[in-house]
Amino acid sequence: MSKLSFNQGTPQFVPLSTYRAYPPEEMAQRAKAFYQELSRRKTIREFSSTPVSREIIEQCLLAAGTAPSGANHQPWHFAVVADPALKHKIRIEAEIEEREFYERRAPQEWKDALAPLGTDSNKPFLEDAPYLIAIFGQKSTLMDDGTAVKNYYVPESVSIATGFLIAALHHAGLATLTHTPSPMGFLNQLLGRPDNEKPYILLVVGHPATHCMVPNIRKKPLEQIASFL
Ligand code: IYR
Repeated sequence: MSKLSFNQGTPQFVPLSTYRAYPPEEMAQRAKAFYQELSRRKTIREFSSTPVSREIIEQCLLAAGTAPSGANHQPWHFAVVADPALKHKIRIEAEIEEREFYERRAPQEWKDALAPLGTDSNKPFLEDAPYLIAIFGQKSTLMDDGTAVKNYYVPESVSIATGFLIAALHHAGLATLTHTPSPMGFLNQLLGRPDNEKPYILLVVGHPATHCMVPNIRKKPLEQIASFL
């Protein structure tokens, strides 16, 4: 018996009414078009400060919230930061961790792996971009009566929702950077999130800067990422 109001306590089933079937040719065309659309997505690190309306972000978050999750517990929270003072504080804290990473913590092998991306500890995008979305996973869901309900497959669920969010933002014409200053505990404190939540990703969202440059890197071809058995 689930305590969570969005899951019915006793099994209740309704007819699947949202599924759409397509003729084979249309399926093939849709699959190709979707791949082509996603293949245009590039992670960027140079953002413009051009504003983006909150309604667009809200729609994309609704898309993220449709992701499958362990027992449908939807163990995520998206903290959307637009306030310049708060973005400034996040940048200060993130750059402290990043300097530690690049100057001390990162082994040479890791730094070598990052070299093609041209990253360093300087993170101006954390202030330039109109939105930072801090994505938290909830180890448990806190009920109104103070009890906690355990969540399952939290990293998997949060990662799938994040993928949906990145795809939705791209589809809407926005660019993203999946930023992971490590450790990210400072986000709980700055954004007032409780201890049952762990920050997974800080998603930087906005339009690319004029003349934005990206690393010349490629995705693996099908035969390197898939096998048919
Ligand atoms: N968090 C650091 C380092 C970094 C690590 C990986 I793995 C990347 O794909 C990119 C960067 C940074 O943001 O610079």
